[in-house]
Amino acid sequence: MLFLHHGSTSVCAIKVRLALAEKGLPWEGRVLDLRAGDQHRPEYLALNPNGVVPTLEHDARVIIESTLILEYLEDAFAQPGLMPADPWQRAQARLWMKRIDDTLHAACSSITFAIAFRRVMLRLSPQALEAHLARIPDVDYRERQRASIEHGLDAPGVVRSLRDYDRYLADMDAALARTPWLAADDYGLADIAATPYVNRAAMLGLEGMWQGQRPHLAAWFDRVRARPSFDVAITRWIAEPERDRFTVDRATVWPAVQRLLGEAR
Ligand SMILES: N[C@@H](CCC(=O)N[C@@H](CS)C(=O)NCC(=O)O)C(=O)O
Repeated sequence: MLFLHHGSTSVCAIKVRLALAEKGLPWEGRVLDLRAGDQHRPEYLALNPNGVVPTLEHDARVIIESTLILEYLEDAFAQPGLMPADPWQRAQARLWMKRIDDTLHAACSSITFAIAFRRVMLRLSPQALEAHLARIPDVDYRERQRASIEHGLDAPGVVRSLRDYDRYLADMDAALARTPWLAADDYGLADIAATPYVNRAAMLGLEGMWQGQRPHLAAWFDRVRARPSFDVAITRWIAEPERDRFTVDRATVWPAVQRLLGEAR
């Protein structure tokens, strides 16, 4: 049996839900409340010492790290295949995923906290906020969150995060001018891995990063959203608390981000 410990809107968990949906695999799972700190409970840390989602259990064997979970699902459940057959294209697919692990994911969390989650986190008392941050095992992740919560878009790391995001989207647009999907002619793990990050940018009011300027990326996102897996893995998981967390003042966010991106160039 496949059992997924996940989060309703967590980008890394969405990758795994997308792969499960695309492969048509039955699974069960448990949604962790990341704001309530479920990821820091001892019984969860025993499965995933990094205190993050997702964690997959397959017949009681544990796999952590979303990229590795995608690769595991591809190895364990070969059909339908989600990796290209050509070795060079396979390397490209892995590079898209590696770049997420190396930079895009960190950029995403710093921007998400600065634009959206900050508002909800600042409802906590200073003591409760500090206690929440103190439980995050990864010091870099903790300090990124802290800076974004305290300073919003003015946090020191945010400009760099926006630039990293923008570069990834620019490279996606260039690649999608050559092939219909990111690494090949067929939809695959690279597309799955990138989907929640493009969708997150849309949820944060940053569609201007592609609309009107990156037509191949815009068309790719339309095709991704039209796949049944998008509804199954993403839309259905958004309930009222998530809507509250992602309430964004779109009229001010995009102009502010445009200004910061302009300064970074
Ligand atoms: N490298 C990890 C990153 C996982 C990660 O950062 N997950 C976030 C949600 S997308 C999380 O669980 N955050 C916990 C928190 O905010 O304390 C992976 O790809 O699985």
